[in-house]
Amino acid sequence: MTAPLLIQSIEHGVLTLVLNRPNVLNSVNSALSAELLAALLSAKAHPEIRAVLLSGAGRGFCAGQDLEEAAELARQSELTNAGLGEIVERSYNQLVRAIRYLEKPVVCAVHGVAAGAGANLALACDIVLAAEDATLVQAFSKIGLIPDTGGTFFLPRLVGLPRATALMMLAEKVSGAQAAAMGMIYRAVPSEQLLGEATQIARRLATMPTRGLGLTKRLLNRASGSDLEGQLEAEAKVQSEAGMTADFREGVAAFLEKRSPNFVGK
Ligand code: T3D
Repeated sequence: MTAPLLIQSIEHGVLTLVLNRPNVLNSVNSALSAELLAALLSAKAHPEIRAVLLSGAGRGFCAGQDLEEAAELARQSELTNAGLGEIVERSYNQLVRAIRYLEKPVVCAVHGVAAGAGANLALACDIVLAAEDATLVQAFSKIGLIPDTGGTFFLPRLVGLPRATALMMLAEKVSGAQAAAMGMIYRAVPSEQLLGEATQIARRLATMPTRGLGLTKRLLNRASGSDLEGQLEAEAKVQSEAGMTADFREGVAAFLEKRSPNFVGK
């Protein structure tokens, strides 16, 4: 039996997705990309899933686009004039949209290497933990490509334009510890603690008011392209939505009754 490209399980309200092409550092081919996209979209449809945890099998998180497949596709596209942009749109843009527009928290655990689209897939997630000794690298310039998978959007916003420019142009490796220190990711932890901590965070998120977290994500998605007035207006509108959830009613009732809340994600 062939191993699945993406290992999926649901436990404690968390959909765990493990990229599983360890022999090629979980580099992404079209089949893996399609499975990952389907899984992320299914997380949207299933109310029992209240958080997602993304990680990689073997010694690294993800080495980006499968370059063997890319070379073959580039050969074909020379014939059809399609261009790599078609792959980017079909594969990575869809994955980034699926992560960002999923109104549930997505946690990412980075160990070993996260290169190219692999690094930027991680940066698209909501809460990113990395092993202190992990390596994140904008590998694109080494092979004459531009940073895709939302990299030119996320990285300057996370670390500022001067650092993002240098990291992208020089393709310098950044450790998990350095990435946390410069605000690229949430936290770096000793590698042996990575999966435990990421799982704990995802499980905790899955017990929280899912709609409220999803609405927070909706506001954060629009924040960097919006002015203060626009954002204040959006907060008022979205707060009305949050105020109509069962979890808001439960949160207030639990506070007044001096007990722990039991959030159901609705
Ligand atoms: O469609 C498009 O092309 C547009 C979209 C582009 C998005 C992108 O992601 S572009 C960037 C693609 N990724 C890279 O350029 C990274 C390529 N990989 C590396 O530079 C190195 O492998 C690493 C620095 C990530 C890790 O180095 P190391 O020494 O730890 O491992 P290794 O020996 O290089 O790799 C282990 C195996 O994985 C090896 O196979 P082998 O020799 O054992 O049979 C290697 O060929 C394979 N591998 C690693 N990365 C890729 C890969 N195979 C296919 N595609 C890869 N990206």
